Amino acid sequence: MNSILYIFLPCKKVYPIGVTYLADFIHRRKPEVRQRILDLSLYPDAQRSSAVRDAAIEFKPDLVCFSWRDIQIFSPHEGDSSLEHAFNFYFASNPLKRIVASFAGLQQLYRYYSHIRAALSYPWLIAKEFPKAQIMIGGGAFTAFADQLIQKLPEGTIGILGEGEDAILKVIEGQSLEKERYILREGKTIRKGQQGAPALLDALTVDLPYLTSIFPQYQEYAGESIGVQSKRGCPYDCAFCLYPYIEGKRVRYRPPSMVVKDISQHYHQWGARRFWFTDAQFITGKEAYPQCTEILERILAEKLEIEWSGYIRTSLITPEMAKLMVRSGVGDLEVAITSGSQEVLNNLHMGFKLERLYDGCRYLAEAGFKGKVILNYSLNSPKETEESLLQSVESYKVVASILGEERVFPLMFFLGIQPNTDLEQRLLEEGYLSAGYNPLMLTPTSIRKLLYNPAPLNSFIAKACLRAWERKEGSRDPRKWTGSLSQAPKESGPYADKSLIRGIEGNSGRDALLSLEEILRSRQSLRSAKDASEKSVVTPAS
Ligand code: B12
Ligand code: SF4
Repeated sequence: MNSILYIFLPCKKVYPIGVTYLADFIHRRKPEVRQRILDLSLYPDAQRSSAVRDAAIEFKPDLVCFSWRDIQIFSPHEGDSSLEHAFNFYFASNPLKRIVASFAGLQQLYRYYSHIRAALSYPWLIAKEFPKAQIMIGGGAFTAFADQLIQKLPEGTIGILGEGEDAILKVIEGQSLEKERYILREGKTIRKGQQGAPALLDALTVDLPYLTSIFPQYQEYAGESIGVQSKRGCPYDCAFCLYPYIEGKRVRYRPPSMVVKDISQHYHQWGARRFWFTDAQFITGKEAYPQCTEILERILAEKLEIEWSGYIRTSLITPEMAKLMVRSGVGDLEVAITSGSQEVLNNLHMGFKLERLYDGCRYLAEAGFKGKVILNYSLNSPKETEESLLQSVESYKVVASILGEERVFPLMFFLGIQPNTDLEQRLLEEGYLSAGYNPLMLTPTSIRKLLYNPAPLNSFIAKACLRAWERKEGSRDPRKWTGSLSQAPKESGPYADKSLIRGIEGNSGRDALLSLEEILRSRQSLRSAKDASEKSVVTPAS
C-alpha cells in the first residue's frame, strides 16, 4: 500500500493530535508512502460528504484511516446544557419546566443520533464509492464503543482499540494483526486480537515541516491549544475511568528532549503559544518526577513563553514541582477532587489522600500560581451519604481558602458510566445495569441511569443544582474562559470581555454546593427538632 488518507471525524474543534502522530510515525518508517490529513470538523455539516469524496478522488488512497474522537454528547457535567435539561426533566417541581426540558431533551437526542449517523456515513461512502480502498478506524470514541460501532461499519473495516502506530504499519506492510488490539466483523462473526508488547515511545517526535505539508488545514489551529503527549498509560485504578483501558496501565515515557522539541517546533514554526499535555495523567507517580521536571526545565531553558495545562494529580505536586510549573507557564488547571470524603474516594480506588491534594494546592499558591482551578465534583458517587456531601462542601472551602475564592470554581461533574470500567462492572453485578445493555442507546430511562445520580440522595442534589442554575440563569462551564482549551473565544475585545464577566458571575458550581449545604443543614435541624420533640413526648417529666 502506498497512500493513506486520514479522516478526523467531526467533533467540537480540537487539534487532531492522534492522526498527526500516526502520519508522522508512518513517514519515518515508510517515507515513500503518500499521506494526507483531512479534518472534517472544519467543514460545515452539509459539505462534509463532498469533502470526503473530493479528497478520495484527488488523493486516490489505498488506505483510509478514520479517527473518531468523541461521541459523548450527553455530558454528565454542568457546563453542558444537556445535564440541566435532564435534571429539569426528571426533578423540576414546576410541570412547565419539565415540558420545556423534554422538548430540549428531544432535540439533544436528535442531535446525538444524527451525529453518530453522520460519522458512520463517511466510512460507508468510501466503502461504496471507492471499494478498492481498505478502511481502518480508531480513536478515543471508537475505542470506548468498539463492540457497538463495529456492527454499524462496513464489513471488512479494521477497527483498532488504543494506539494505532504499529497496527497501521502492519497493514501497510501486509503483516498479520494478531498481536494488535484489532476488531473486525465478518458477517455475524466478530474477530479480535490482543496487543502484544505495546510500542515504546523513545523515537516519537513530530517532523513539523512534513506535517505541515500533508495537513493543509493546520492554519485553522493557529491560536488554539496544541496537544502534546509526553507519556502513555496510567497505573491508577479509578473506578469510573476508561483511560487505563485505552492506554494501558504500564507508563511509557517519551524522552523530555523530544517532547520539548515538539513544543518548540510548534512554537517557532506555527506560532503556537498554548499547549495541552494530552497524557491520561501528567504526573503518574513519583517515578514520573524526573521526566516531568526535565520537560519543564527544558521549556524554561529554551525560553518558550507558553501557557500549558493537562490532567495533573495535585496530590503529587511537590514544592519544587509547583515552582517549576508556575515558572514554565502553567495555566488554568482542572482538578478532579471528586469528593471531599476520603471514604468515598477510597471506595472509587482513587489512590490519593485529600490532605496531599490540599498540600499540592498550598505549594502552588506559595509558588505564585495565578491561574484558575476548576474543582470537579462527582456528587452521589457510591457510598455517598448526607455527611460525605457536607464534607465535599467543606473540601471546596478548604481549597478556596488556600488558593483564594476568586480562583476556585467547583464544577458538578457527575459520574458517567462508561463501558469497560470497574464502575460499570460493579453496577452490572448489582443489577443497576442489565447485562447486554447498549451504552450508545439513549432513552429517558437509560440517560437517567448513565448520568449516575441514584436515589435516595438524587432529588435534593438535583434540587440544589437547579436552584443554583436558576439563580445564575443556567449552568455554567468555567472552562469556557480557561486559557488552555480550544473553546477560548476567538475574538478579543467586547465579546471576549463579556463572556469573561459572564463566566465569573456564573460560578454556578459554587452556588450548587452552597445550596446543597443549606438543604442538608435544614434537613439536619428538622431531624434534630423532630428527635427533640419525640423525646419530650416520651419523657414528659425530663
Ligand atoms: C487530552 C484529552 C482531552 C483534552 C484535549 C486537549 C487538547 N488540546 O488536545 C480536553 C480536556 C480538552 C478534552 C476534552 C474532551 N474530551 Co477528551 N480526552 C483526552 C484524552 C485524555 C487524551 C486524548 C489524546 O489526545 N490522546 C493522545 C493522542 C496521541 O491519542 P489519540 O488521539 O487517542 O490517538 C491515538 C489512538 O486513539 C489511535 N488512533 C486515533 N485515530 C486513529 C485512527 C486509526 C485508523 C487507528 C488505527 C488508530 C487511531 O492512535 C493514536 C496514536 O496512538 C482522552 C482519553 C485517553 N486517555 O485517550 C480523552 C477522550 C478522548 N475525551 C473524551 C471526551 C468525551 C471529551 C469531551 C467531549 C468531554 C466533554 N463532554 O466535555 C471534551 C471535548 C473534546 C473536544 N472535541 O473539544 C472521550 C472520548 C470517548 C467518548 N465517550 O466519546 C475520551 C476517550 C475520554 C473518555 N471519556 O473516556 N479531552
Ligand atoms: S482518573 Fe486519572 S489517575 Fe485515575 S485512572 Fe483515570 S487517568 Fe488515571
